[in-house]
Amino acid sequence: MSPKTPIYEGKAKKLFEGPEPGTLIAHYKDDATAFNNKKKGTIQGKGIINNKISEFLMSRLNDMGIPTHFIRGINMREQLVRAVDIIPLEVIVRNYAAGSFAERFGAFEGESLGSPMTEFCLKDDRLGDPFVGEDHIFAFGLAQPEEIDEIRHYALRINDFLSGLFYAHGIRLIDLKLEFGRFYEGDIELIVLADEISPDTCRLWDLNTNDKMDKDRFRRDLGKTEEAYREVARRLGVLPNVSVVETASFGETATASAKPVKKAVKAKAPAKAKAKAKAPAKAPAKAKAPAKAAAKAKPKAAPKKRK
Ligand code: AIR
Ligand code: ASP
Repeated sequence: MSPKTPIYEGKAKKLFEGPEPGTLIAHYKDDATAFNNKKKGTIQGKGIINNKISEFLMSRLNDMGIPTHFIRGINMREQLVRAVDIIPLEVIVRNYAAGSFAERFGAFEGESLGSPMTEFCLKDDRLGDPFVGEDHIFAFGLAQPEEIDEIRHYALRINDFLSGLFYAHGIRLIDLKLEFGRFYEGDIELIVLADEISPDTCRLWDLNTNDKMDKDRFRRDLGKTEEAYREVARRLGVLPNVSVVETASFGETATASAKPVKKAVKAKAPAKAKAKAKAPAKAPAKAKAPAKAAAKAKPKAAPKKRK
Protein backbone atom coordinates (compact mmCIF):
# COMPACT_ATOMS: atom_id res chain seq x y z
CA MET A 1 0.00 0.00 0.00
CA SER A 2 1.44 3.40 -0.93
CA PRO A 3 1.95 5.87 1.92
CA LYS A 4 -0.80 8.41 2.41
CA THR A 5 -0.09 12.06 1.63
CA PRO A 6 -0.33 14.17 4.77
CA ILE A 7 -2.35 17.36 4.44
CA TYR A 8 -2.54 18.73 7.98
CA GLU A 9 -1.99 17.71 11.58
CA GLY A 10 -4.20 19.17 14.27
CA LYS A 11 -4.30 18.58 18.02
CA ALA A 12 -6.54 15.52 17.91
CA LYS A 13 -6.54 14.47 14.25
CA LYS A 14 -4.33 14.12 11.20
CA LEU A 15 -5.69 14.67 7.71
CA PHE A 16 -4.46 12.78 4.66
CA GLU A 17 -5.34 13.08 1.01
CA GLY A 18 -8.41 10.95 0.24
CA PRO A 19 -8.78 8.38 -2.54
CA GLU A 20 -10.91 10.71 -4.70
CA PRO A 21 -10.58 14.44 -5.37
CA GLY A 22 -12.35 16.51 -2.78
CA THR A 23 -12.02 13.87 -0.07
CA LEU A 24 -9.78 13.55 2.97
CA ILE A 25 -8.94 10.77 5.39
CA ALA A 26 -9.35 11.92 8.99
CA HIS A 27 -7.14 9.94 11.36
CA TYR A 28 -8.08 10.24 15.04
CA LYS A 29 -5.20 10.38 17.54
CA ASP A 30 -5.04 9.58 21.26
CA ASP A 31 -3.44 13.00 21.92
CA ALA A 32 -5.40 15.31 24.18
CA THR A 33 -4.91 19.02 24.78
CA ALA A 34 -6.67 21.62 26.89
CA PHE A 35 -6.37 25.27 27.88
CA ASN A 36 -5.08 26.59 24.59
CA ASN A 37 -2.80 23.65 24.04
CA LYS A 38 -1.06 24.38 27.37
CA LYS A 39 -2.04 21.05 28.86
CA LYS A 40 -1.02 18.06 26.79
CA GLY A 41 -1.50 14.37 27.36
CA THR A 42 -2.74 11.11 25.98
CA ILE A 43 -6.05 9.43 26.53
CA GLN A 44 -5.43 5.79 25.67
CA GLY A 45 -7.80 4.56 22.97
CA LYS A 46 -9.45 7.99 22.55
CA GLY A 47 -8.76 8.07 18.80
CA ILE A 48 -10.64 4.84 18.25
CA ILE A 49 -13.52 5.82 20.50
CA ASN A 50 -13.92 9.34 19.11
CA ASN A 51 -13.67 8.09 15.53
CA LYS A 52 -16.43 5.57 16.15
CA ILE A 53 -18.65 7.94 18.16
CA SER A 54 -18.28 10.73 15.60
CA GLU A 55 -18.93 8.32 12.74
CA PHE A 56 -22.11 7.12 14.45
CA LEU A 57 -23.42 10.59 15.32
CA MET A 58 -22.55 12.17 11.95
CA SER A 59 -24.29 9.26 10.18
CA ARG A 60 -27.44 9.81 12.24
CA LEU A 61 -27.31 13.53 11.43
CA ASN A 62 -26.81 12.80 7.72
CA ASP A 63 -29.82 10.45 7.90
CA MET A 64 -32.02 13.24 9.21
CA GLY A 65 -30.94 15.68 6.52
CA ILE A 66 -28.25 17.67 8.32
CA PRO A 67 -25.41 17.98 5.83
CA THR A 68 -22.10 16.80 7.30
CA HIS A 69 -18.62 16.20 5.91
CA PHE A 70 -18.76 12.52 6.89
CA ILE A 71 -18.76 10.04 3.98
CA ARG A 72 -17.91 6.63 5.47
CA GLY A 73 -15.81 4.83 8.03
CA ILE A 74 -12.49 3.34 6.90
CA ASN A 75 -11.06 1.57 9.95
CA MET A 76 -10.98 1.91 13.73
CA ARG A 77 -9.14 5.22 13.65
CA GLU A 78 -9.98 6.64 10.25
CA GLN A 79 -12.93 7.95 8.31
CA LEU A 80 -13.41 9.41 4.86
CA VAL A 81 -14.71 12.98 4.85
CA ARG A 82 -15.43 15.67 2.29
CA ALA A 83 -12.78 18.35 2.06
CA VAL A 84 -14.42 21.63 3.06
CA ASP A 85 -13.25 25.18 3.69
CA ILE A 86 -13.48 25.38 7.46
CA ILE A 87 -15.15 28.54 8.78
CA PRO A 88 -12.79 29.64 11.59
CA LEU A 89 -15.49 29.76 14.25
CA GLU A 90 -16.23 27.50 17.19
CA VAL A 91 -19.99 27.31 17.44
CA ILE A 92 -20.98 26.46 20.99
CA VAL A 93 -24.48 25.44 22.02
CA ARG A 94 -25.25 25.34 25.73
CA ASN A 95 -28.20 23.71 27.46
CA TYR A 96 -26.87 24.00 31.01
CA ALA A 97 -24.32 26.31 32.56
CA ALA A 98 -20.83 24.82 32.70
CA GLY A 99 -17.21 25.56 31.93
CA SER A 100 -16.35 29.04 30.71
CA PHE A 101 -20.03 30.09 30.78
CA ALA A 102 -20.39 29.24 34.48
CA GLU A 103 -17.15 31.09 35.14
CA ARG A 104 -18.10 34.19 33.11
CA PHE A 105 -21.59 34.61 34.56
CA GLY A 106 -21.09 33.22 38.05
CA ALA A 107 -23.58 30.44 37.47
CA PHE A 108 -23.70 26.99 39.04
CA GLU A 109 -22.49 24.22 36.78
CA GLY A 110 -25.60 22.25 35.87
CA GLU A 111 -28.09 25.14 36.05
CA SER A 112 -30.56 24.90 33.20
CA LEU A 113 -30.44 27.76 30.73
CA GLY A 114 -34.14 27.41 29.93
CA SER A 115 -33.61 27.16 26.22
CA PRO A 116 -30.45 26.41 24.25
CA MET A 117 -28.03 29.26 23.75
CA THR A 118 -25.49 29.68 20.93
CA GLU A 119 -22.12 31.39 21.19
CA PHE A 120 -19.34 31.94 18.68
CA CYS A 121 -15.61 31.93 19.34
CA LEU A 122 -12.85 32.77 16.90
CA LYS A 123 -10.91 29.58 16.18
CA ASP A 124 -7.45 30.81 17.00
CA ASP A 125 -5.32 29.03 19.58
CA ARG A 126 -2.79 31.84 19.86
CA LEU A 127 -5.54 34.28 20.87
CA GLY A 128 -7.20 31.75 23.16
CA ASP A 129 -10.31 31.35 20.96
CA PRO A 130 -11.87 34.71 21.96
CA PHE A 131 -15.62 35.13 22.14
CA VAL A 132 -16.98 36.99 19.07
CA GLY A 133 -20.35 38.57 18.32
CA GLU A 134 -21.98 38.86 14.91
CA ASP A 135 -20.54 42.34 14.37
CA HIS A 136 -17.02 40.94 14.77
CA ILE A 137 -17.80 38.01 12.50
CA PHE A 138 -19.04 40.30 9.71
CA ALA A 139 -16.39 42.99 10.21
CA PHE A 140 -13.59 40.40 10.12
CA GLY A 141 -15.18 38.78 7.06
CA LEU A 142 -15.34 35.39 8.77
CA ALA A 143 -18.84 34.60 7.49
CA GLN A 144 -21.82 36.25 5.82
CA PRO A 145 -25.11 36.99 7.63
CA GLU A 146 -26.96 34.27 5.65
CA GLU A 147 -24.25 31.77 6.58
CA ILE A 148 -24.53 32.64 10.27
CA ASP A 149 -28.33 32.23 10.09
CA GLU A 150 -27.88 28.81 8.55
CA ILE A 151 -25.16 27.80 11.02
CA ARG A 152 -27.32 28.85 13.98
CA HIS A 153 -30.25 26.94 12.55
CA TYR A 154 -28.22 23.77 12.05
CA ALA A 155 -26.44 24.10 15.40
CA LEU A 156 -29.76 24.26 17.31
CA ARG A 157 -31.19 21.41 15.31
CA ILE A 158 -28.10 19.27 15.91
CA ASN A 159 -28.21 20.10 19.62
CA ASP A 160 -31.90 19.19 19.79
CA PHE A 161 -31.37 15.87 18.06
CA LEU A 162 -28.25 14.95 20.05
CA SER A 163 -29.84 15.98 23.38
CA GLY A 164 -32.59 13.43 22.73
CA LEU A 165 -30.23 10.76 21.48
CA PHE A 166 -27.87 11.04 24.45
CA TYR A 167 -30.82 11.24 26.87
CA ALA A 168 -32.05 7.91 25.54
CA HIS A 169 -28.67 6.45 26.54
CA GLY A 170 -28.69 7.91 30.04
CA ILE A 171 -26.49 10.89 29.20
CA ARG A 172 -27.25 14.61 29.52
CA LEU A 173 -25.83 16.87 26.81
CA ILE A 174 -24.66 19.90 28.79
CA ASP A 175 -23.05 21.76 25.89
CA LEU A 176 -21.15 21.12 22.69
CA LYS A 177 -18.80 22.74 20.22
CA LEU A 178 -19.42 22.47 16.49
CA GLU A 179 -17.43 23.52 13.46
CA PHE A 180 -18.86 24.15 10.02
CA GLY A 181 -17.35 24.33 6.57
CA ARG A 182 -18.19 25.62 3.12
CA PHE A 183 -18.67 23.08 0.44
CA TYR A 184 -19.24 23.87 -3.23
CA GLU A 185 -21.47 22.09 -5.68
CA GLY A 186 -20.67 23.93 -8.88
CA ASP A 187 -21.42 27.55 -8.04
CA ILE A 188 -23.65 26.66 -5.14
CA GLU A 189 -22.18 27.01 -1.68
CA LEU A 190 -23.48 24.77 1.06
CA ILE A 191 -22.77 24.90 4.77
CA VAL A 192 -21.90 21.49 6.22
CA LEU A 193 -21.08 20.24 9.70
CA ALA A 194 -17.38 19.36 9.91
CA ASP A 195 -14.77 18.35 12.52
CA GLU A 196 -16.07 15.81 15.06
CA ILE A 197 -18.70 15.19 17.70
CA SER A 198 -17.27 13.27 20.65
CA PRO A 199 -16.51 13.51 24.38
CA ASP A 200 -13.68 15.86 23.31
CA THR A 201 -16.19 18.36 21.94
CA CYS A 202 -19.29 17.83 24.11
CA ARG A 203 -19.93 17.98 27.85
CA LEU A 204 -21.71 14.76 28.72
CA TRP A 205 -23.01 14.02 32.21
CA ASP A 206 -24.48 10.81 33.49
CA LEU A 207 -28.23 11.37 33.78
CA ASN A 208 -28.52 9.90 37.26
CA THR A 209 -25.24 10.71 38.97
CA ASN A 210 -24.16 13.85 37.04
CA ASP A 211 -20.74 12.22 36.67
CA LYS A 212 -18.68 13.82 33.92
CA MET A 213 -18.13 11.57 30.90
CA ASP A 214 -16.07 13.92 28.72
CA LYS A 215 -12.83 15.86 28.35
CA ASP A 216 -13.44 17.78 31.59
CA ARG A 217 -12.07 14.64 33.29
CA PHE A 218 -8.75 15.31 31.54
CA ARG A 219 -8.95 19.12 31.86
CA ARG A 220 -9.61 18.96 35.60
CA ASP A 221 -7.55 15.87 36.45
CA LEU A 222 -10.59 13.96 37.64
CA GLY A 223 -9.15 10.55 36.72
CA LYS A 224 -10.87 7.64 34.97
CA THR A 225 -10.90 9.56 31.67
CA GLU A 226 -10.38 6.49 29.47
CA GLU A 227 -13.15 4.68 31.33
CA ALA A 228 -15.57 7.59 30.84
CA TYR A 229 -14.92 7.77 27.08
CA ARG A 230 -15.33 4.00 26.78
CA GLU A 231 -18.59 4.15 28.73
CA VAL A 232 -20.03 6.74 26.31
CA ALA A 233 -19.08 4.45 23.39
CA ARG A 234 -20.55 1.44 25.17
CA ARG A 235 -23.86 3.18 25.85
CA LEU A 236 -24.14 4.34 22.25
CA GLY A 237 -23.37 0.78 21.16
CA VAL A 238 -20.62 1.86 18.79
CA LEU A 239 -17.89 -0.42 20.13
CA PRO A 240 -19.49 -3.76 20.98
CA ASN A 241 -16.12 -5.09 22.13
CA VAL A 242 -14.72 -2.10 23.99
CA SER A 243 -11.76 -4.11 25.31
CA VAL A 244 -10.32 -3.72 21.82
CA VAL A 245 -9.63 -0.07 22.65
CA GLU A 246 -7.24 -1.01 25.43
CA THR A 247 -4.79 -2.79 23.14
CA ALA A 248 -5.44 -1.76 19.57
CA SER A 249 -3.56 0.70 17.42
CA PHE A 250 -5.73 0.22 14.33
CA GLY A 251 -5.04 2.43 11.38
CA GLU A 252 -1.83 3.87 12.78
CA THR A 253 -0.03 5.64 9.98
CA ALA A 254 3.73 5.70 9.98
CA THR A 255 3.83 8.26 7.18
CA ALA A 256 2.11 11.16 8.95
CA SER A 257 4.12 14.34 9.15
CA ALA A 258 3.53 17.04 11.74
CA LYS A 259 3.53 19.86 9.20
CA PRO A 260 0.45 21.51 7.76
CA VAL A 261 0.84 21.11 4.03
CA LYS A 262 -2.14 22.85 2.53
CA LYS A 263 -5.70 23.75 3.33
CA ALA A 264 -8.69 21.57 2.58
CA VAL A 265 -10.48 22.17 -0.71
CA LYS A 266 -13.96 21.60 -2.09
CA ALA A 267 -15.98 18.51 -2.82
CA LYS A 268 -19.52 17.26 -3.52
CA ALA A 269 -22.62 18.36 -1.69
CA PRO A 270 -24.93 16.44 0.62
CA ALA A 271 -28.64 17.29 0.96
CA LYS A 272 -30.08 20.16 3.00
CA ALA A 273 -32.96 20.23 5.45
CA LYS A 274 -34.60 22.56 7.95
CA ALA A 275 -36.47 22.26 11.24
CA LYS A 276 -36.87 23.98 14.59
CA ALA A 277 -34.95 23.29 17.75
CA LYS A 278 -36.49 22.59 21.15
CA ALA A 279 -35.30 23.10 24.70
CA PRO A 280 -33.66 20.15 26.49
CA ALA A 281 -35.93 17.71 28.29
CA LYS A 282 -35.42 18.66 31.93
CA ALA A 283 -32.89 19.99 34.39
CA PRO A 284 -30.41 17.73 36.17
CA ALA A 285 -31.32 16.65 39.69
CA LYS A 286 -29.05 19.16 41.35
CA ALA A 287 -29.74 22.05 38.99
CA LYS A 288 -31.45 25.24 40.10
CA ALA A 289 -33.84 27.53 38.23
CA PRO A 290 -32.78 28.86 34.82
CA ALA A 291 -29.80 31.16 35.08
CA LYS A 292 -31.32 34.48 33.98
CA ALA A 293 -28.45 36.20 32.20
CA ALA A 294 -25.99 36.60 35.06
CA ALA A 295 -27.09 34.35 37.91
CA LYS A 296 -26.57 35.69 41.40
CA ALA A 297 -25.13 32.44 42.69
CA LYS A 298 -21.39 31.91 42.89
CA PRO A 299 -19.89 29.17 40.76
CA LYS A 300 -19.81 25.88 42.64
CA ALA A 301 -16.46 24.83 41.27
CA ALA A 302 -15.04 27.52 39.06
CA PRO A 303 -13.29 25.66 36.27
CA LYS A 304 -9.99 26.91 34.98
CA LYS A 305 -10.16 28.81 31.76
CA ARG A 306 -9.96 26.67 28.70
CA LYS A 307 -7.80 27.75 25.81
N1 AIR B 1 -14.94 23.03 23.30
C1 AIR B 1 -14.58 24.31 23.18
N2 AIR B 1 -13.35 24.34 22.61
C2 AIR B 1 -12.97 23.14 22.39
C3 AIR B 1 -13.96 22.30 22.82
N3 AIR B 1 -13.95 21.01 22.75
C4 AIR B 1 -16.19 22.54 23.87
C5 AIR B 1 -16.08 22.07 25.29
C6 AIR B 1 -17.48 22.27 25.79
C7 AIR B 1 -17.96 23.49 25.03
O1 AIR B 1 -17.10 23.62 23.90
O2 AIR B 1 -15.70 20.71 25.29
O3 AIR B 1 -18.30 21.17 25.43
C8 AIR B 1 -17.93 24.78 25.84
O4 AIR B 1 -16.63 24.93 26.39
P1 AIR B 1 -16.32 26.12 27.42
O5 AIR B 1 -14.97 25.81 27.95
O6 AIR B 1 -16.38 27.39 26.64
O7 AIR B 1 -17.37 26.06 28.49
N1 ASP C 1 -9.03 24.19 22.31
C1 ASP C 1 -8.73 23.55 23.60
C2 ASP C 1 -7.47 22.71 23.43
O1 ASP C 1 -7.51 21.65 22.82
C3 ASP C 1 -9.94 22.80 23.91
C4 ASP C 1 -10.21 22.33 25.25
O2 ASP C 1 -9.88 22.85 26.32
O3 ASP C 1 -10.83 21.39 25.13
O4 ASP C 1 -6.43 23.10 23.88
